[in-house]
Amino acid sequence: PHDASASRRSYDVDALAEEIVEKLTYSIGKSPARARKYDWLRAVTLTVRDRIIDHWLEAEDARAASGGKQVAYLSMEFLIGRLLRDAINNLNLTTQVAEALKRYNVDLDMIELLEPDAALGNGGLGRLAACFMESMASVGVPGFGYGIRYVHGFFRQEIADGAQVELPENWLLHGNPWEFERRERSYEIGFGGKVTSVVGEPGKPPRQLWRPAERVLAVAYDTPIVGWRGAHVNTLRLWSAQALDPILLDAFNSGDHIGALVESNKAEAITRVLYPADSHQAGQELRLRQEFFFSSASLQDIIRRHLETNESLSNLHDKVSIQLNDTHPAVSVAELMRLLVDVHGMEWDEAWEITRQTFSYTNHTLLPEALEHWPIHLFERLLPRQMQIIYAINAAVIRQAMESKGFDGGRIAAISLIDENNGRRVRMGQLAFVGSHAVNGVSALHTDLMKETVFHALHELYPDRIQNKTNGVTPRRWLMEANPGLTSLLKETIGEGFLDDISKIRDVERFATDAGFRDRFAAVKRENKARLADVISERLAISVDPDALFDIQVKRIHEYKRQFLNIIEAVALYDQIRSQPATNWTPRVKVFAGKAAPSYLQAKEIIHLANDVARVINSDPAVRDLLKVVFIPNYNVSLAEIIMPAADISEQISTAGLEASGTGNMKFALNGALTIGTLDGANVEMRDHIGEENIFIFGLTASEVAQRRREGHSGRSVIEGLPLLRDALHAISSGVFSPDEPNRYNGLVGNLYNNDWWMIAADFQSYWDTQRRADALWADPAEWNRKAILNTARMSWFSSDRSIREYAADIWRTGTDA
Ligand code: DL6
Repeated sequence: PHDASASRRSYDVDALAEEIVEKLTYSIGKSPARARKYDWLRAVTLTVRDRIIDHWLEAEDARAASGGKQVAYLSMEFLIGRLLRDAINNLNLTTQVAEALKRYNVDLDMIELLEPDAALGNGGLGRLAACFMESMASVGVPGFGYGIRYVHGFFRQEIADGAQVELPENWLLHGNPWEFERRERSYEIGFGGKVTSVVGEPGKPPRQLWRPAERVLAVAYDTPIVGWRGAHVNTLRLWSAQALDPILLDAFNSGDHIGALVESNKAEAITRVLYPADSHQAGQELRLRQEFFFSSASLQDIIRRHLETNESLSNLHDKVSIQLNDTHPAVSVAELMRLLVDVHGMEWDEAWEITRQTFSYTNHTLLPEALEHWPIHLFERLLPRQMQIIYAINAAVIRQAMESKGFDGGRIAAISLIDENNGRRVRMGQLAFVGSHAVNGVSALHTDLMKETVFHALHELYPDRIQNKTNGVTPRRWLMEANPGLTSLLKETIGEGFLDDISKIRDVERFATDAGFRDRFAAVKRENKARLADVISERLAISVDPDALFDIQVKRIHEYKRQFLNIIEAVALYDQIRSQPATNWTPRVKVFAGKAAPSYLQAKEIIHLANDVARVINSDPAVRDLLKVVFIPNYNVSLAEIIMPAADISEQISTAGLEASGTGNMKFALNGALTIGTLDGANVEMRDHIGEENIFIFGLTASEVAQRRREGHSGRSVIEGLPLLRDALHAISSGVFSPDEPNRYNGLVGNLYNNDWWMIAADFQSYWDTQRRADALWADPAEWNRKAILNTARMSWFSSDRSIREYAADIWRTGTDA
């Protein structure tokens, strides 16, 4: 085994300084005098990476020696953002690296900003996977993240004339010093072709042999993920697709130069680009190819690693727990069955037991349009053997449901893996559910709703399978790194214990009534707001006052998240400020950021509206800077790190019952923002932890929303009874904000009159009143800051360390060592 002590790199400044220059010279081929900024970034990254590798190799050796259970986290998305600051912070190297660089007149902060923001994910689901990877390494759950090495991550958003424009993202442009290509870890992935029955030994059923028509190669790229204080390092293994034959020489030699590359282009297309929709299933063949490609590669890798130290696969479930992050990897259930039965010769029943014991599945949404299902004809053509296996699993589940619970008719249709009503489709949620021993939602409310709605019948059949695991966020990235000012203040006030055990942050609660501490807390917030104001000024040339109330909504743009409600409130406030200039209005800056799926027209209209409203309000002298509206383009992890610490109000205003959890809500509150929110997702549990007097809750509950929908609610009568809302909507639909195209927002506004599906009209008055309560509280800074401090003090339960410990104890049954 690797001798760690012999190769341990030093952490002292002299050694670091020397090594950075060594990397610059011998790995990059530049002298310090000639090095450009990117060269320094690369040299520092390589120097830091060496320190991680020491821990990484140790972790590998320890794992192999212990033979303990590991977790494989299968996720189509890992929204990791920049890694350098995270790595340096977790190794406790920040001061030393900064000092070492200073010797060459290089500023660490500037270098860190050059790193591309790895955006291999869309939003909540992908960011959760990234927080979980960091927490697994921090609390000591040995694990692999398995995903796709997209060449182009989530698109770059620009705003042109108020509208979203999508541009390709190119995070690999300068190479990626974090990753290691593992050629030896490559696997063939098949598509299409035929299945033939091969007569087996006497008394045994015939074996099924899948002969794919196409085969591509999955090549592993490994990135080490280091946990807090470097204690553990896990691996993020991302698969890249390549052709088996990089060039078809016969075609090339006969003059068909384009045709010679067709196969490699087709193969590489699989991992070329991330699908940019998080709430609508993509439905295209390429997407199904992506899903199968990374599932099969990951399973083949898991099996190969297992067989390196175990004699058979019959104990696979004792050695590995595979978490399916949503249904994107759900085809794994059928693929593992194929590998066990067809390739490794296991009996069906044993294979099914092992499969179920190995998998668990997390659901992240109840939105019907996001639930994945694939047309049978497509599935059958691309994955013929997996389709047969799904039919066999389905038959067994239905038989069991009829025999054990007397299911018939509607309930059989509800549990079936095949939806017979919509042109025959494979339902991936049902497949993931029956193939797993545990199924979880991501907040208490969401889990309850799963039991009542999408998985109602399956829950009846398997009443012990669904459990809740409320999401969390890593306090390293979202407090220590994003908010160094607050972190220092906390260290000075309550000591450093909270860095290792975030629950100790609660010790700061007793300082909430200490006027001196409150002032220092407020001063940190003001600094963070000034930093955001600088970003706004640089990127948008809009000046905002850091002393105004910063009211922030940043997340994917979606009708259910109700950015529209927030914009309407801005318009109504604008009207009021103009018509009642003598009132003592609270100066507010409303900040929006977020991307719309390129094909989601309503979401794009909402972005356009936010920008139109911003232009008009910001240029109206009658508003006297009492209200500013800002839409910051290209929301990503790095921008979030600047925004989260700078909020006074966090907008978490989804239609109740539709936001599975939310994690932005947690990041804001941890950094001392007060939430205005509905009783939705994790807001409900946040209220319980923070105290209902320290959060602004408004609006219909999930059951009230369901009730209104059943009653056929429409917005018209509500709007007609609320002049404030009516006038604001009239302004929007009559072109006050879009004089160049007065009808631009007729559709959006018309929807509110006609059915108000997202309960925007229904919740408007309650939202407005609650915002005015926030204004009143703002007038009392001592009280505002007291509540803000209590938010920070009481958010520790929403750490992803706690989530991971729960997964480890209740689902994976792996240990933790912290
Ligand atoms: O669980 C992570 C995150 C939740 O916090 C959000 O509430 C939820 O919307 C999000 N879901 C997705 C897309 N879901 N699918 N498929 O990102 O998951």
